[in-house]
Amino acid sequence: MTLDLFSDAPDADLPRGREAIGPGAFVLRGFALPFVDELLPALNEVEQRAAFRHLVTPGGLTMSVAMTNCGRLGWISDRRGYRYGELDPETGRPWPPMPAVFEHLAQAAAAEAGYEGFAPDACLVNRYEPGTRLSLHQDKDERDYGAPIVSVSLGMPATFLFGGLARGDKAARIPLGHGDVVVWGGPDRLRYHGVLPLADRPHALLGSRRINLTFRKAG
Ligand code: MD3
Ligand code: FE
Repeated sequence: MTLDLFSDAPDADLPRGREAIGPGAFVLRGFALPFVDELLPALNEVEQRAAFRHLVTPGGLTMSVAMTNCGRLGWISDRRGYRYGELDPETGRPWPPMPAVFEHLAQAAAAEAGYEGFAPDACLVNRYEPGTRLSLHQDKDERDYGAPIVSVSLGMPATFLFGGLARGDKAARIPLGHGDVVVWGGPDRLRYHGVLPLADRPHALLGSRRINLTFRKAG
């Protein structure tokens, strides 16, 4: 079953393995499932080289989400601000390379949503545990808002909040489960979004964790 209330979408005549949640945003249910057996060892490799850490916001609050990165650029936050950089500040080394399976999945998902030729240079990896949340924010630190963002959910289910262009706009609640992929671009690229505090519903492969990969063209 597919819901497409946005028939002016650039790709409205393409095949339907997806739900439109905005004019430029699509949920691809289970799209990552065929990649999972390769994704998990690759993720393990990334976290061996660049450990998950809890970043501090410019306001001095420690984020409840634990983060790491792979790809040429990584997103970080500290007392000086939010930015992308080529080096992991914990180790002084470049971020781990983006595993080929990550890149293939991101590109295939973007194409399925009508964004051909997506070439991410950054993958932010978020780790959630029971109680972890991500408050409403916009992703504004990338250079080019013309590229979409591809998000891959693994492990425990979460409720995603999808708001509008102003912080106070009413947010839709979208359940995301293991293997779901969401692609956001065009007029939806700067919408406020967040994740409600996670319940403890352990997952067969990942236990009491949720991993979210977000692929971006940051530089
Ligand atoms: C909607 N991560 O890392 S991914 C983030 O589940 C982030 O970890 C969430 O928000 C997570 O910045 C949600 C989905 C996402 C990413 C970028 C977006 C949704 C978006 C940009 C515009 C609109
Ligand atoms: Fe975000």
